[in-house]
Amino acid sequence: MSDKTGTAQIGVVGMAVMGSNLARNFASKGFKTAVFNRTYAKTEAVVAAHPEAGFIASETVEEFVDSLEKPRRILIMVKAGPATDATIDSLLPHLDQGDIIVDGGNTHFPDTRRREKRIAELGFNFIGCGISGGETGALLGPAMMPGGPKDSYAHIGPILEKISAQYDGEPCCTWIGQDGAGHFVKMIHNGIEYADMQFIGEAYDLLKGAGLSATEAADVFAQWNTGDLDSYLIEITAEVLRQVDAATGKPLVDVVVDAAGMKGTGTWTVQSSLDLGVPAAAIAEAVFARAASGSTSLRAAARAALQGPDGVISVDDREAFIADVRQALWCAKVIAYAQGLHLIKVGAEEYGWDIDVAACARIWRAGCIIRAKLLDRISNEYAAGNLETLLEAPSISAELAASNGSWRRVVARAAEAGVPIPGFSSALSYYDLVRADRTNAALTQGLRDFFGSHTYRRIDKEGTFHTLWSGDRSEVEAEDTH
Ligand code: NBP
Repeated sequence: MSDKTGTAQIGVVGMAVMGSNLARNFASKGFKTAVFNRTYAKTEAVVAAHPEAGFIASETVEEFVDSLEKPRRILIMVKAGPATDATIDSLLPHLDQGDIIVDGGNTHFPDTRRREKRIAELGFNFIGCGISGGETGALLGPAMMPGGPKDSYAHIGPILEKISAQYDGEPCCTWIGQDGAGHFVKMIHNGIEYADMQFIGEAYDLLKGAGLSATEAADVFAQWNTGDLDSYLIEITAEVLRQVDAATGKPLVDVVVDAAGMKGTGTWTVQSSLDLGVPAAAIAEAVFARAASGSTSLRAAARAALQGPDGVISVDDREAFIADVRQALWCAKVIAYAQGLHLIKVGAEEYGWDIDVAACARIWRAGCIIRAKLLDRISNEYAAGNLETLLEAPSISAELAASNGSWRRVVARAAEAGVPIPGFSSALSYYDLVRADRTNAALTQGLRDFFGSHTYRRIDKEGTFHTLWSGDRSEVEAEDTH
């Protein structure tokens, strides 16, 4: 037995950006922290760079596991996918019943469900924990979305809550639900993040179309950040727009290639919305806009072939236009939250998770990339009533109504000027679609019945019907073949 046996309260596997910063965070909160990385040189470098953390470093998995107090708490921060399975497999032979493994990577929730089931059958505990906040959040306090067996949360939760971001003295970490619930909620957080960023980009395009320079637009975003659009992403938008490229003297935003990257969580969110039949088109538009941005040959071919207005918006009253864009941005943002939170609600029903939607909004108020003043209001609205959709919350619906004119003017002006705003316009269409008394789905049903005898239901009587389109066009009762 070495002198470090059983001394560490928490162990972190994976000493890349996230793991090393989370390990430092644990240590700074007074937890004795053991660290391990597949490639030992990385562990040595982290330990050497941060002597103040007093890390217990191990070269082998056996040593690392041995250095932890029981029941062990191990946070895995490695590349999501096969690396996570490989890490779990390397740990399992050395664990004791009741030990807890937490996967803090950006794991797709079906993988977490699979792993949780397997690991529970072996007598260990597995928690899939979504973590948001990037490098700085990991070090200073991220938003954490842990899901898994509730009784093991009692053992690991207080430690996670201690290192998470705090908002008004409340931790931005809470038990989300069983098995993959935490990673599901993190996935949707990222989907909302995609939408948020797309809307900001559209707002910038509109301001640019109205003649604002990057610096002027930066001032507008900085101003917006003092009101109810106050959020991390709006704040850093002002910073990015203000940045001047040292090599050319131009705004940095003008020399960056306009092809946005993505790592998959936005795509997963959209796939989930399709699987669950939940309309989340504003989020989907954000993912498609990134895909379009990177479709170089498509864009080149279309640019050469297609004519249209040049994106210039002539405005008589610049301040009024900026105010309209601001309102449109707020409305679109609310729609993205409404779609994402609805997806969480339906996902929870489908997968049997006991998710508190108000708590999800609450733990996103600090630490994470989508942190925003609006989330305080959203969490309060969900806590106050059992909402089917955020849009029915009285304060939200009232403000959307008050902003309707601005939102519609902006969408119309953009369409006239040829400024692409798939997010703003999709969000507005969602608003009009879900509030409509009747939708065009009635005609769709008629068409489906015409070409495929798919039947339809009537508004005035029970049953399923089919029109004899190829016959005398009389209506007959039919078996439901939806
Ligand atoms: P990376 O995603 O870059 O992964 C690097 C780590 O994975 C290294 O420790 C590496 O060990 C380890 N690893 C690999 Br690669 N293959 C392995 C294997 N087969 N067995 C064991 N270890 C293996 O690190 P990161 O950027 O710190 O992110 C860690 C996790 O956190 C990821 O799931 C990421 O999606 C998630 N996340 C990242 C952020 C962010 O802002 N970066 C935010 C939130 C969540 P090695 O040194 O031996 O190669």
